[in-house]
Order: sequence, then structure tokens, then C-alpha cells
Amino acid sequence: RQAIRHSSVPAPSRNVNPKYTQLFINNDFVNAKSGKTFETFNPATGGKIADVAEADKADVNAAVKAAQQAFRLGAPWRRMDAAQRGILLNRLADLMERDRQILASLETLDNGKPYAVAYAADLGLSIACLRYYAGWADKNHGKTIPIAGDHFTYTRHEPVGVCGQIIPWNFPLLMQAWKLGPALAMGNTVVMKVAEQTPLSALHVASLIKEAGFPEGVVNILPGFGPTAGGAIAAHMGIDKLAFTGSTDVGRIVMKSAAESNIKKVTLELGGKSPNIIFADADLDDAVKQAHHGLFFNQGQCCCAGSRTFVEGKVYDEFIARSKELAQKRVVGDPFDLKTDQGPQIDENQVNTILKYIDIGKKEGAQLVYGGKKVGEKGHFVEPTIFANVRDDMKIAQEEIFGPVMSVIRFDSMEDLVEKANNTIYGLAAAVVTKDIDRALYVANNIRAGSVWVNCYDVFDAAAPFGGYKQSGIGRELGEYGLEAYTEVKTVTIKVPQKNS
Ligand code: TXE
Repeated sequence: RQAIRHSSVPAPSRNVNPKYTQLFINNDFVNAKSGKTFETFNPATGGKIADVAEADKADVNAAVKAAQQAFRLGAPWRRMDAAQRGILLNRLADLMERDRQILASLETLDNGKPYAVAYAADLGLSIACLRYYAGWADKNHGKTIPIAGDHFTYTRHEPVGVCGQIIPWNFPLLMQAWKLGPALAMGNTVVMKVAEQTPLSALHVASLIKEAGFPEGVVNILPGFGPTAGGAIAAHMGIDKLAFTGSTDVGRIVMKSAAESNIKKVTLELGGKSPNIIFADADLDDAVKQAHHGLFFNQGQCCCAGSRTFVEGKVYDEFIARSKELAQKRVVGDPFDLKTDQGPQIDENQVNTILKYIDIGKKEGAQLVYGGKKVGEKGHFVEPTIFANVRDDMKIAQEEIFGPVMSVIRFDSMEDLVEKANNTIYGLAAAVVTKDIDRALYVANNIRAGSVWVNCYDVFDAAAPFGGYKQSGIGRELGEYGLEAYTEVKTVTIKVPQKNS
């Protein structure tokens, strides 16, 4: 957050007009077959922004048909050189760069995240992700393999086919880029359902996909609800692969539905409850800031939020005092104001969940040090909240709150620290803050989590894989590993007259 230099961020468009509110199928914007629409709201005011076409099963069927058509043998997308797919992805990244201010404004309007963050972080990372995968388009290739006998074997890395992608509302553009980048680099076609809370920025990107020159039907984008449009994608017989990011509960539902339909390949990126372990030898100022940003970033709505902050006893009280000071300074309010640190939560449901957990925390006997209440009457703002004296087995240290609630747990020795940190159904991320390299590596290598940050937090790069152990998910996104989910490996073996070494 501090790295964002306001001088390099152009002024936002508060009244940005969402130009695209229909379904995007076969490179056309169309109404839902049912004619139905739903409202999307500004979380900072609660006011309606626009009516958006509501996809349902019939629209999913149409989108799948378009995606299958785009994937048929001999189709332009199948005949296209791999390098050309990379050029198209780079062109899309260029267009997002051109419309960066509009996209960041739409993201803030629909999601509520501070505009300066949307512009610098969400757009910066999304564009970089597309460029990263553009580079892979002609580089993810097979091998020749010296098998026994008079044979010659090679592998082909082929696209999986039609990919169903269901994404959440906390990073609408970034989640879209994480899913589109590897799928398109590898030559797949896509039917994507965006979250019902945040359809607008993704639909603007849909227009850019067409402008970039992707052939018809390669990408189809459907705003709609989970059980209807999302359910139809998960169960569809014509979809070959499903990528889902969202709650663990819904991850379970879509995985079951994938199994019961056509055993489509499944990758899941689900919830987290990530330990952030701070040792007494750390630079305390840095540690306090790191823990603050690791938890409060994006209004606490991060799957990898450092929501179990473990602090060594010797510095515990000081850590709490300084964390409280920092939370007091946090500017909560209008997300279009460049000075704002924290915007609204996504909707009233999330606010109610967060307030419920704050209440549970108090009842469980944790000490509320700061915050704990809703802010104002208008919009969905919640105070940055800090609980001290949290025990590792309390609900607020075990269940994903997905809001600005920091739970600080005290520890006094290395003994069973890693076991305690691992004592969660999740395994998405973790961090350790210390000057002692042996301790840092011991923790980093023994925590059961897909990402571990040492003396930093939330450092993301399109080249570094991300994903969960345990109930945080299946598979990895980003990096070279992220290509695997979108690649089928075919082994071709040829009989030859005489093999020589
Ligand atoms: O998630 P859902 P919600 C967690 C976080 C949050 C909780 C609830 O703890 O508090 O989930 O948020 C679609 N079949 N995360 O309710 O419902 C839905 O339309 C198919 C963590 O928003 O999982 C949306 O597009 N799809 C997370 C997507 O799933 C269905 C980010 C995610 O929504 C569906 C978001 C169904 N039956 C929430 N039901 C992360 N890992 O970053 C819903 N969907």
C-alpha cells in the first residue's frame, strides 16, 4: 500500500458509466434469454449502479456452444500459431493499460476498494499476469522420450478444451486475469461466470477481448448467480475443465457436481486462515506494519489474509499497543479519495458475518482492543478491529471472517508453534518475521501452506505459483505450474524400423 505513489495515479472517474451490462457470448453483447436482469450496487453508498443481464442455464448452454464451436478442428483459434495467441494476450494487456483509469474506476465503484489500490495493484498485477502468460504461449511444449524397444515417443501439450471458470468479487479483474491468462495461452476456450456483486469491470474487459481480435466464442463472460449460472457450468457435460475461486463450501458443491456430470478436471482456490508468526527479534515497527497490511489489505477480504497473527510473548503487549495505534490512523471512507486506506465491505451480508464473528470473539473471551463496530449509516463500512488474548482454538482464530478483524495469539516458545500454526483446516498462506535464518527456514519448510512469506507479506507475482494445501484448494495458479491445469499431455508412440542410441 505504501509503495503506491499517489502522484503516479491519475484522478478517478467517480461517475464512470458502465458501458457494458449484457452477457458476452460469441463476441457479442446480448440480453439473457429469459430477459432477466439483476441490480449491481455501489458498496460505498448502497445505491444501485446498473441493471445487468442475468445469465441462467440457457445462456450457459449458448456460451458453451460458442466455446465448442471456437474449439472445433480447423477453427481459427485452433489453426492459430501459438505465438499469435501470445500476441493477442499482449494486445489485451495493452488495451487494459489504455483503459486502466476507467477499469480502476469501475472496480472501485462496483467493489468498493480504494481507487489508488485498484489502479496500482489490481490493474498492475492483472496486466502483468496477461503479459506473463503471453510469453508462455509458444514455450509450453512437449518432450521426446527414449522409451524401450524400436519406438519413438513424443508428448504434445494440448489445450484441455472448453474451460468453465467461476470467480469471486474480492479481486474481480485480477481473478479474471489469473484465469484467462493460462487458459488462453494454452489455446483453450472459456465460459466464465463473474461474481454477481462485481460484474462491471469484467464486462469492460470483454469488450477489449473483442477489440484485441480474439476469434468469436473463444471467451464468453456471463454475469449471474451461483446456484443458477454457476451450477449450470459446474454440471455441464460440454465443459472439460472447471476452475473455481470462492468459499470452501461452494468449492465442495462444484467439485461434486463436476464428478457427477462428466468428471471435468477441477482446480479450486478456496478459503484460508493464514498464520503470520512474529518473533521477538524482529524489527517491531516493520512487523507491526507487515501484520497490519497482511490483514487489513482489501478490507480484510483476501483469501490469504494473515488472520491468525502469532506474536512472541516478549513483545506481545508492545505489538498490540503499536498495532492499535496503526489501526487508529487507518483512514476508512470514500474509496475514490486517494487518501483512503479502507473502503466498504462488499455487501451487507459480509458486514453481518463480520459483526457476528466480532460478537463471537467477545463471547469467547478474546479482548477487543480496537474497533468492533459498523461505521456510519450509509454503505458497508466496518472499523478496523483488533482482538488480543486470542486462543488458537477460538472460532475467530479458526474460521474465515473475510473482514478487517485481526486476531492476535500469544506464543512463548518454538515448541509446538508449527503444530499450532498448522492447526487449521486451511493451508493457503503463512508468514514468518524474524532475523534468525534458521528459525525462518524451519517455519517456512514445515508450515503446511502453499505460499510462505519471510519478512514480508502479500508479495505477488505472476511468475510465482499460488494455491492451497488442505481445504484451501486443489492445484496451483500462476507461474509455470499454473499452466498444468490448462494442459492435457498426450503421449504419441511410433514404431520405427531400427532404433539406435
Ligand atoms: O462466496 P461464494 P461468497 C469466502 C469468504 C467469504 C465467503 C462467502 O470467506 O466470506 O466465501 O463469500 C459462485 N455453484 N470467499 O458467498 O458463494 C458465486 O456466484 C456454482 C473466499 O461470495 O463461494 C461467485 O461467483 N457457483 C474467496 C463464486 O462462486 C457458485 C473469495 C464465489 O462465491 C455457487 C470469495 C454454486 N452453488 C469468498 N454458489 C477466495 N478464495 O478468495 C456460489 N457460486
